[in-house]
Amino acid sequence: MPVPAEDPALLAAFEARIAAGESIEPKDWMPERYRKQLTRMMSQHAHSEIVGMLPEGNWITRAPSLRRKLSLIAKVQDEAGHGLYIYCGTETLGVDRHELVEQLLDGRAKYSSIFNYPTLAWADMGVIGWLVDGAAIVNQTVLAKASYGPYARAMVRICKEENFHKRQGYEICTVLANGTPAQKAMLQDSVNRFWWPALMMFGPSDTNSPNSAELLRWRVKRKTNDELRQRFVNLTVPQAIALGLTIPDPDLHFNEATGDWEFGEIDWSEFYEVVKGNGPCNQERMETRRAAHENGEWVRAAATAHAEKQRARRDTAAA
Ligand code: BYC
Repeated sequence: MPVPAEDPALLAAFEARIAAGESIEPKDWMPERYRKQLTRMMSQHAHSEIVGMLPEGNWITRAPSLRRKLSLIAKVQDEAGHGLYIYCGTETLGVDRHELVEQLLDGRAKYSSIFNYPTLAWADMGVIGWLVDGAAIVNQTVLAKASYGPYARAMVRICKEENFHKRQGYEICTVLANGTPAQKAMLQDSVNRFWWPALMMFGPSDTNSPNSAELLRWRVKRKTNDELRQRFVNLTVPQAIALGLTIPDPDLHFNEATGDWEFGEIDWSEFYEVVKGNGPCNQERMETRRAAHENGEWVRAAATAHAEKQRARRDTAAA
């Protein structure tokens, strides 16, 4: 994507700061294109956290024990926190979060493809924590070194919580993997359904990723989509082997020379269909979000009225 005309001296100084590894902060000068790319990426990330509550929220009432229910509630609540935290980060770029939420609700903004798949069994709660949060950690640990300060700092905190999420997921998988034949089968079925969508979370292959070159140049991204996907596979295959699970990929094999677990071709037509809105749950997810937004109108009105009252009190006290 060409960089729009900017003051060349300002642009050169900005790029020198990036090259020197400096952090760009909200009041610093930045090219409009950098602001736009960050707004796009961060708002999509925030939307993903919010929509990401739905597949797991679906199982809170059906968690098999009080302990499982508590940790699932805590995890889902954390995702809400991550969403709000990243919306705050996005606001430092000069956009209003209400505008961003509107973009999500009217279908202009994207969110991660992974949340358009259904959660059909309890094992999915384990597998989402293990694979989906595991993939998110691989992606976000690198984003914690992104050039934009507020985003990088948000990622540091979020990754700490994602680690808890991954551990609670993997622990659920461990229990099921050592359980009855029916529990093992439920776990394997879940891995069969979530493995490929988890690989798709990293985005299109590098040759088909229109945003990567610019984001890498400005050090928002520090690794390519394919590099991160490979890192995830390398970390995860040994964990699957430890659980006695089969990865649903007949082409998966270890390359002694490179030290990589090489995997088969991703079904990109499925990926693009889901991103276009034609995945198994896209429609349901958006209907649920729109209903939640409408039903939450009174909360927003009450919070606004409270804030105005507080402000009026402060103004009176200061007068
Ligand atoms: N799903 O040029 P590319 C979580 C879009 S939440 C949907 O490679 P980029 C969690 C992409 O937006 C995890 N769309 O893009 C929460 C672009 O379209 P536009 C969410 C995708 O930005 C609850 C087009 O495809 N994490 O952890 O360079 C429970 C071309 O792609 C996807 C983040 O959001 C996808 N998977 O790279 C549990 C991390 N992939 O916008 C867990 C932050 C690509 O040009 N985001 N697209 O119309 C990123 O790291 C990057 O934005 C991506 C994509 C790697 C996702």
